[in-house]
Amino acid sequence: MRLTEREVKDLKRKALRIRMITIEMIGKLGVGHIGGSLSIADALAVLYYKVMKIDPKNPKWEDRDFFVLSKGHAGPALYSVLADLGYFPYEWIDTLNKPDTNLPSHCDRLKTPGVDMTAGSLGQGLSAAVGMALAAKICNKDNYVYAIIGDGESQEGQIWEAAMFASHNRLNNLIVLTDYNKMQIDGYIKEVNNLEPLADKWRAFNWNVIEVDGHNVEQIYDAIMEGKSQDEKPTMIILHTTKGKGAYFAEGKVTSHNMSISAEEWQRAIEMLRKESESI
Ligand SMILES: Cc1ncc(C[n+]2csc(CCOP(=O)(O)OP(=O)(O)O)c2C)c(N)n1
Ligand SMILES: [Mg+2]
Repeated sequence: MRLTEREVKDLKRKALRIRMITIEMIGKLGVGHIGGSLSIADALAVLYYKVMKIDPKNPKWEDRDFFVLSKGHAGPALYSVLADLGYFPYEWIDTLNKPDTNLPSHCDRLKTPGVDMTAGSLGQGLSAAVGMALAAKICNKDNYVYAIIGDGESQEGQIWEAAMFASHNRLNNLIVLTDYNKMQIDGYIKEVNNLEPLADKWRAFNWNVIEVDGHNVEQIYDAIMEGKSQDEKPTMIILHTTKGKGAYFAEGKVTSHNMSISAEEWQRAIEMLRKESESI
């Protein structure tokens, strides 16, 4: 099934809304991981508003689909979705990374309703997602496990142990997306530790691999549907993205990884996105 024109427009607006909330949340705090949060907004929109079997009123529903944000520093993007869906009161976004908050800078499943896995130590989240998918198989459940990993994160050896184990166990209920924004904390991936040929690496680990424009909701949706039709293989969707996408002061900049933001910057950026949303 393809998305209708109306569904595409709705998802585009949702992705912009995720960006606006993320910018507001980090902007009010004054500093944060804005680059890697904004690059996954479109993927999160497709997953949470169209694909995943979830119930915001019952975050611990056993038969839900699970989501692991392995690049846990992008927590603000996930919190934006969860706040919008009503997993917790919207006002919580004003508490990002403050003392005693339920929204720490990195995801913590014991603190935030709707966060399925704690993450932040790069490389570990994918292993947890693989374990969840294997558990679902063992229990004869039909739910899916989704995860997003970073490209810098993919330099971690643990990613490739998890990759090998997932295909060995024929985890066709596991769909992982790589946020290939081509940048890591302090530089370009290709200069720090090149991942290419990335798609071939995942194919060699016996995964079903699809490459898409990570800011195109239709392409992301179609890729996930293809992943869900797999009989044996786990699926890797490589999202070609731009770090900081949608914030004029951050887009395409290595310095967007964890940057300070002025009130003028975040308010103007939100205004620009609001106009973009109205023109869809
Ligand atoms: C094991 C580990 N080492 C280092 C860090 C510090 N760190 C946080 S984000 C980051 C860069 C990750 O790059 P990437 O996965 O490309 O993230 P993105 O571009 O999506 O923000 C690093 C090195 C960490 N969180 N965990
Ligand atoms: Mg990156």
